Amino acid sequence: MEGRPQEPLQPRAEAAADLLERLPPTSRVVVLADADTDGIAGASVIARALHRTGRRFTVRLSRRRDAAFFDELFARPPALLITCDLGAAEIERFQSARVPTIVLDHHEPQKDGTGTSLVHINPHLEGEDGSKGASGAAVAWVFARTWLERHGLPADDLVPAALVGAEGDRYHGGGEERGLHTRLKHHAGAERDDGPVGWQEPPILREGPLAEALAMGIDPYLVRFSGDPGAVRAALEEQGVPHDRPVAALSHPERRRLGTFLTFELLSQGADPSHIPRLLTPAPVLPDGTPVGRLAETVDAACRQGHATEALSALLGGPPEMERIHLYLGRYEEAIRAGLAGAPELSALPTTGPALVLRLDEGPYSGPVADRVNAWLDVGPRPVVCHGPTGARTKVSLRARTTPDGPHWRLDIAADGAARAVGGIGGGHKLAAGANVPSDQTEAFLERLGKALTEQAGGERFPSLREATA
Ligand SMILES: [Mn+2]
Repeated sequence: MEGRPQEPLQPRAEAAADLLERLPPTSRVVVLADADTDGIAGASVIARALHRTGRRFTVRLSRRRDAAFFDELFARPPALLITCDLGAAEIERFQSARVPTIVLDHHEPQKDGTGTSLVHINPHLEGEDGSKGASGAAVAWVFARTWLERHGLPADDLVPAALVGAEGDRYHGGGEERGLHTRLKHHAGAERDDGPVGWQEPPILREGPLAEALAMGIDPYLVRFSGDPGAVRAALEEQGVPHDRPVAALSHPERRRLGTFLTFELLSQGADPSHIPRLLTPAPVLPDGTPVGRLAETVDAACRQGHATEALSALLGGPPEMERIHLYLGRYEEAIRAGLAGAPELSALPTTGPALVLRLDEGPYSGPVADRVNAWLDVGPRPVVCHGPTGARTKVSLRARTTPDGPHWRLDIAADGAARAVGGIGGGHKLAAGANVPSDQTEAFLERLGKALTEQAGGERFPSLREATA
């Protein structure tokens, strides 16, 4: 028998489908999703599943989690609220508002809360680490598939959007090959030819001639070659890899030599080894040839530039909508490269407690820059804190690596505590967290954050990089 991997979230998905089934078909459903790549991808999965079964719904995308936001949302209570990539921290709010809710999340929950009018689907509740190997969109997909199969409808075409969520969270550990994402990838047909997506041969790099792809790329970010196509050409020639063609045009042995070259460069520059395999394993591509990773970046670019709703329409719509959001990509890559350009001199960066602090001109890019500094540069066990202005606020992003013998960081707890103390908000995952604080409180926030991280490191004083290399 052709076996589908057993899905630990299935019983909860069935309970959620029961909850939706009990509603009159015309009742008003609100889908509330985080306005980032993962949330938007998940919202598109749910929207398609509801639409396909003739359900009425509206989608709201928001980064807000404050009381005023939920008061406004519940002033006209929906018959059912479905949250995506959020909700695990708001269970009590949903319960006290008495709004029937399906929570689709992968953040570590404060409580389960599942009962007659609330169903919480979250890998953490099934003994899996949801911050690794899971995403909000993948959880949404389990629910959507259950719902559609119950109605005898196809669900395979929702797989690409679910994979976009996985890609969107990849630097948060979410893209790791484990747990729910392994099951999603199996369903996507990684081992067969007739799945809902195709597979691109590695190395997985940006499109265009190799020399430009490597010199201008941010994934990976090659310190020695960034912005210098001439240097890439010379190095590739030495390796016997043609530099004037895209990766797709390389022979098998050339690809292998390129893979070895990338691995060597990245390890030499102190990259996190756990991010290298993703460059060297087949990656999903849409039927039209677009790599899913590129699509995720395009959605992220639109979000960072304040066009989350356009990104959702692009995922739900067709090529014209998609073409529109492609316009945001150039600006996006440029801003991330500019942020990264300030980082290679890591030893010159200020610190707060054990963390390296990188100040950016543009707050909206703090997340993508922190992701890449942490993945590709030589930060070792130190958390990375990127921050920059957005209006009258400062946006902060924190990242750290999994280190077998290093401190077990809880960046979410540190960010939450430090932000709250200065009138801001913070949270996220253990190794990928964020905060939003009033601009004039930035220094106070960083100081508190440093203290909290020092405590987490067991009071151990980290030598500065300068001291460590002296
Ligand atoms: Mn997520």
